[in-house]
Order: sequence, then structure tokens, then C-alpha cells
Amino acid sequence: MDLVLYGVPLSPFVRKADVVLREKGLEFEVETVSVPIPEGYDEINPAKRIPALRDRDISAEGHEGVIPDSSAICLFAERAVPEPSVYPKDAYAFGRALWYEEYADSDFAGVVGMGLFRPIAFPLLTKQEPDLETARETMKEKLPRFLDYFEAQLGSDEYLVENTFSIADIAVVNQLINAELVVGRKPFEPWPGLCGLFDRVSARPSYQPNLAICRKVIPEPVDLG
Ligand SMILES: N[C@@H](CCC(=O)N[C@@H](CS)C(=O)NCC(=O)O)C(=O)O
Repeated sequence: MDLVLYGVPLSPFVRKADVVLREKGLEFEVETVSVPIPEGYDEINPAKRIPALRDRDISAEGHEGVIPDSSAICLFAERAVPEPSVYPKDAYAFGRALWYEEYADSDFAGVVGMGLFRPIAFPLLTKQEPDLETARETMKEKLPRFLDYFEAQLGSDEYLVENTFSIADIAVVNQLINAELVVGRKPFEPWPGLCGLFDRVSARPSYQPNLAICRKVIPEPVDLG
């Protein structure tokens, strides 16, 4: 395999693919594709989203050889390199892990992305004033129900499913990382279980290359007061 991952480190979905490829020991190059998605990228991924993974041994151009979508990429990596596994073996546990991944990648991602990350990171990156009002409202009105749910699911365990590190933890923590990058850790202190999950997962060696770049791009969170 001669793998190239299209995307940017700040995308939680690109981070998901990046982390799982590293957990599997798969080598890959990164080709920067950021948002707004550039003209012509639909010739790689018709969904015009990042990430997409290409195996240049299959094809170096066009749609051939490309796996779009972080969830498809992670399952591909699991099939290509089964151990260490990031999916539970038991059928029910597998289903639960996929559910947490899906919920984190859809509804939770929508609130974190549109309500916190974009209103703060996008202005910061272009030297404009962050939209703190939207961020405060998201933190107060929209995020708690997701955080309460994941905190309750975790209970006193260290990981979400079978108390074992899996794709569920990666997907949830990747959203928390984007939130933490822009508003810091303080707003999340009322959810100590999730703070612990954040620390355990983000300390893994597979996270360090991605986090080093993200913290360089957004060195300081804003203070929501
Ligand atoms: N379900 C997709 C979601 C990917 C996604 O939405 N990526 C965002 C960046 S974080 C994107 O490409 N957005 C394109 C746009 O906003 O035009 C996956 O898991 O890969």
C-alpha cells in the first residue's frame, strides 16, 4: 500500500482517520486539503469532504483507489490490519461502538463544529473577532445534553465500550479536542468522567502528531468567562 490521506489536522474526521492509521502502524503521507474545499477535489471525493484516503498502488488519480469518509477509512484500516483492534469483537459491543461513533460524528459534531469551533477558530485564523456570544450560548444551551449523555454512558469506566479503548472513544474525544482547542478545559470541568477520557485518549502516541499541529495553529483558547 502507498497511502495518502487528504485533509487538515483540525478536522475531527481527519484526526479520526489519522489516529486509526497510526494505531494500526500503517504509514501514510498527508496531502493538505482544507475547508473551503478546493475546486476539483470532487474528482477525488464526490462528497467534497475531508478526509479521503488514496492507495496510490491502486491508482494515483481520479476516484479509483480512493476511500472517502472517516468511518469507511477506519473500517478499511481495521480489515487491513486487524490487530491492535479498535472495534469490539462482541456483536452488541460492536453495535454500541458504531452508535457512539455515529452520534459523535453527526449530532455532537454539528453542535461542536457550528456552535463552538467555527465561530471561534475561523475568525481567529483570519485575525478577526471570535463570535463569543454563539459559543457561550452553545456551551450553555446545546452542549450539556450531549456531555451528560456521554458522561452517563461512561459511568465509572475508563472507556465507553467494554471498558476498552475503541473507535467510540476516538470519535467522542475528537470532538472534545476541537472544543478544548477553542474554549479550553474549564467549561468541561462539570463532566469529570469525560475530562478523564479526554486525558487518557489524547495522551496516546497515535494522537501526538495531530495534536502538535493543532496546538500550533490554535495556541490559546478564548476565555468564555
Ligand atoms: N462523514 C464524514 C464527515 C466529514 C466532514 O464533514 N468533514 C468536513 C471538515 S471537518 C468537511 O469536509 N466539510 C466540507 C465543507 O464544509 O465544505 C466523515 O466522517 O469523513
